[in-house]
Amino acid sequence: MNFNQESNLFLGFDLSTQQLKIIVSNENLKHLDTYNVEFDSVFKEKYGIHKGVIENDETGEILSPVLMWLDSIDYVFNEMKKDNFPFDKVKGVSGSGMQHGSIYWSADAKKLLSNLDSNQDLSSQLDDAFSFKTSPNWQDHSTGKEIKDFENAVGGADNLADLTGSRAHYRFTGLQIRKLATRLNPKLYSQTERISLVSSFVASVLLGSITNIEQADACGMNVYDISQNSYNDELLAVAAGVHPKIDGASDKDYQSGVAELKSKLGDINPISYKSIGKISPYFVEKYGFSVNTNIYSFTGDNLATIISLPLLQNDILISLGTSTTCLLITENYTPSSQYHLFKHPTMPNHYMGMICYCNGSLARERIRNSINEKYHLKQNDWSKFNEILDSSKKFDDKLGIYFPLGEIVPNASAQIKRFKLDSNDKLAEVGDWEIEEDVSSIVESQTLSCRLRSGPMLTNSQSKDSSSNLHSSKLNSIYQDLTQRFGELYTDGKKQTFESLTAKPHKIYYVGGASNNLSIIKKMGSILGPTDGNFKVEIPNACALGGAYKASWSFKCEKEDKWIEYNDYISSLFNFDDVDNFKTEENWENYFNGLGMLAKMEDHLNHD
Ligand code: ADP
Ligand code: XUL
Repeated sequence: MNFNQESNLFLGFDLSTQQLKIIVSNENLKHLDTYNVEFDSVFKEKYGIHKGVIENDETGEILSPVLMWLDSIDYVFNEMKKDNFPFDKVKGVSGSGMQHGSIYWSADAKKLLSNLDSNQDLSSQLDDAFSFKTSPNWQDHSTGKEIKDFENAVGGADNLADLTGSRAHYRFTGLQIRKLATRLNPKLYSQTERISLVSSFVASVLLGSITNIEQADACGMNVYDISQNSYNDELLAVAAGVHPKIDGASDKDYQSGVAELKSKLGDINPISYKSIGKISPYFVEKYGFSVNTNIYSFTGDNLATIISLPLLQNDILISLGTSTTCLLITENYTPSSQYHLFKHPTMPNHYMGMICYCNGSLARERIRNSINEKYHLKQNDWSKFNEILDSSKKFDDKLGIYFPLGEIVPNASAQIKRFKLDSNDKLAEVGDWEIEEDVSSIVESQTLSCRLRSGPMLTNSQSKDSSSNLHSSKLNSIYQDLTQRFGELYTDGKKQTFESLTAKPHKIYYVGGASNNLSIIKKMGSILGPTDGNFKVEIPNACALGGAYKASWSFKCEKEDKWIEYNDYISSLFNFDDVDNFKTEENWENYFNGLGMLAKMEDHLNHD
């Protein structure tokens, strides 16, 4: 790549489970180049990793070696250097790290970080900078005990979600801290000087000093009170193992334990465009960065993903990878124990809702395989599946739930269930039906689940939406009809309202492997009924790109010395050629019965 034409370059990092990626962009949001290192291909022997992590099947622990991440930073910068990359043109660096992971700095870290010798590498000089040399990875499952402790401390999963945006999850940082502090190694915990998230860790290395945790990423810890914009002392006490009820700690131990953890975590960097400092001399001397290169707060990978697109309030990004993730932008803080809410990383009054499903592509593939078997087609062929899906026009009061794996939302064990609605509007479980029925049924139920769960976060979108062609009296009668047929509807223990059931998203963007299947995304779009269109997007490195965009936005705000609305910034520069606006049939109204059915069917699910 020739960068001669460019004067201002921006770097977007993405430190993920299996690789470190760095994207280069310019101030017009043009993606210029990508550099990366896959951990297994270079560091497998040195760090004993498999797919980027060290796994212990017995304990459920999944860990990432921290020194490997340092090696990967040097490695990718060296690759760029070999490529004659003009480091001196870089004006700003930001990026993302996988969420929830934590890094434990030793008392020596500060000194070591600020005295790096550019003739040596990072990992050998920072060997003593960590009290724990591994970072709990988001796939870790070793904190079952801590889940109970966190939820018990505040009176249950819903209360914890109200406070922190999520119920307790194995991977969430507070639980991992508690495990280290109470079970794994209290001594090393007490010797820990500071704790970073993966995002703030990378920023700290680049700065040569330990920076604070960024506010949006802090919401993935189960200790940060989102409404209060501060750590919650009671939850910090659980994390530190000094909770009076859970740990039987005295008031004195409670006070000192909370204060100690607060000082390890440091303050929170609020959502802002402001630079958190200049790049460390190590990188200036070794690679040729300018001393004026600004580092801007790094954030979590899902949070960086949403800023790679011009996503506005009430827009949804559906990622159809191995699993399905729905990310949406909302101004409503409507927490639920079944999804996550985080602060938005560039729009201070907004939140990112995140619904994670385990059963996405793999569940659809199983049905495709049965269809292909029946019709003697090749395994990977989607043509028959698509043909059947395209020919299914109307919802016909049949719906299945397809969880070959245990599901996260709704929390349920592995199972397949099929239901019909009888003439008295009663649900009747059906043992089996023609395999063709499963094709539309799986896409419908997966999409209806997203519609049921995104509704509360989208509340009021319909009333604000002038383009809606359904008048409120018509909506009212649809709603009356629905409640007459099904009674009150509850999702994940919360009552659905007129607003939540009739809310519509504005735009929907589809990314990930299965978004290449137009039949699937057209069906999804017809059920979700966005008011402003459906878009298929080709962005393979969304979170690194979001990081690069954050850097160029921050740089522009600093240059103009004012807060530029992120929406305006990205909408004015975004290249809409990268997104494909596709048409769907309007079937939103026809699926109210489907909403009612699914809500009731979920009451019949089996749990572990
Ligand atoms: P991840 O990032 O989670 O590893 P991808 O985004 O690459 O995954 O998506 C992989 C999934 O996409 C596969 O499981 C596959 O079922 C699905 N997929 C890819 N192409 C198609 C297609 N044409 N139709 C339906 N599903 C597809
Ligand atoms: C989100 C989560 C993962 C990680 C790694 O809660 O755990 O998506 O961020 O991608």
